[in-house]
Amino acid sequence: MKKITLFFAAMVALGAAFVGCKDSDGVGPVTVGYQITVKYPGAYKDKVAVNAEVTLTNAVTGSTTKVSTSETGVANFVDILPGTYQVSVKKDLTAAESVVQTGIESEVYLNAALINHTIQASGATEIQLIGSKVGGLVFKEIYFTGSPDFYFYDQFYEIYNNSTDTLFADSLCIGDVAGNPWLSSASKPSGFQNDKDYTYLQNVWMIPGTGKSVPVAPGKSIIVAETGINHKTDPLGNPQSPVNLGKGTADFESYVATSNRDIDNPDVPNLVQIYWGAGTLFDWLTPVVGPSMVIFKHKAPASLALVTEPNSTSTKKYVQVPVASVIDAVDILANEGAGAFKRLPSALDAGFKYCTGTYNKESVRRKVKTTLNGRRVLQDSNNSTNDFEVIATPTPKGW
Ligand SMILES: [Ca+2]
Ligand SMILES: [Ca+2]
Repeated sequence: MKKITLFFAAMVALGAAFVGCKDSDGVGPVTVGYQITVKYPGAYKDKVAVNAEVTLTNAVTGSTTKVSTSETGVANFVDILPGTYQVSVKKDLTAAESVVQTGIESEVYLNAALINHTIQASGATEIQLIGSKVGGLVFKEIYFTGSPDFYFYDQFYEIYNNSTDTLFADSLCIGDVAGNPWLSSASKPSGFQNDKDYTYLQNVWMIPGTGKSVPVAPGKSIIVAETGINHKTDPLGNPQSPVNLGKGTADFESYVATSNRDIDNPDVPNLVQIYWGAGTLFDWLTPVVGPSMVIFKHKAPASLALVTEPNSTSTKKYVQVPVASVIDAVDILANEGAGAFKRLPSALDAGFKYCTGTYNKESVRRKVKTTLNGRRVLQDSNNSTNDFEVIATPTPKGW
């Protein structure tokens, strides 16, 4: 009988050794080991986060244990009481560290949590960090010059997700800024030019959606077309046009229903017309000599103030958009010497871009700053002079 008891006790001790270990006095509670691997968000350069702080808080006792992750992203907890825990993870990146991971220079604060996580035996789990958004929606390409001979229905605007998270383009508004891009020596700069708090749009269109209808993955884009057809082959198009903006390329098109002359491709959804200031034009033509373009979000864009241009006798009205609502903006003017005609506040675009002529198929496209795991990060220094390049042939959704 005594032998059996000893044997049983030995087995219990052996079993405890497999599960974990006892307190130093040998009679304390059994503890376990637990490893937590901390992963970066999917679009980051590295898979796992080094030196992330992982905290376990016991749901009963409230006691906490903190461990930092190793070079392989693992927080190794060696002496944990079985039980229920709140797991929290924190990882801050400096701007310099963020450039390496996201391609964008911006401080990042990442977190993750597991609520009421049960740890009964030695084991491991993974946790993925989420956190502050880095980057956002930006203009990738603007094709405005048109094609020979004097064909302008093939204009398009490509909007790119330059961030590390899926973004939603629902309710995103797009418009062209009031004022001349310098058409002649008699032209005057926009009367709105010195307003630093607002930008003034001649037309405003909105992408339809209910909040999560138009997801744009990191490194992907959507195209807003003036007219969403294959301009190269459509009988109503232009054989000299360089672009196919039909279904599969254009995501949305502007359709001016009141004109009775615009083409409505049923396969390409229409933008919502928020404000139409182009009068008798029968399609959304922006200046082929250079349009300045804005994307913005506002809770009630149709309620934004409509104002006339200062120091002008024109009764034409423009939509007053707060600079704070603007997501991205690009100033495009007629030529190198047109700087005095800048239409956007420098806080939105410190420079401007221009093409070498009109109806010559040229396009302006944002430069690629770096590529991380196949995702292109576009250059966004708020200065289109440096951030954009002129290309001879447009590349809608080329990459
Ligand atoms: Ca149209
Ligand atoms: Ca349509």
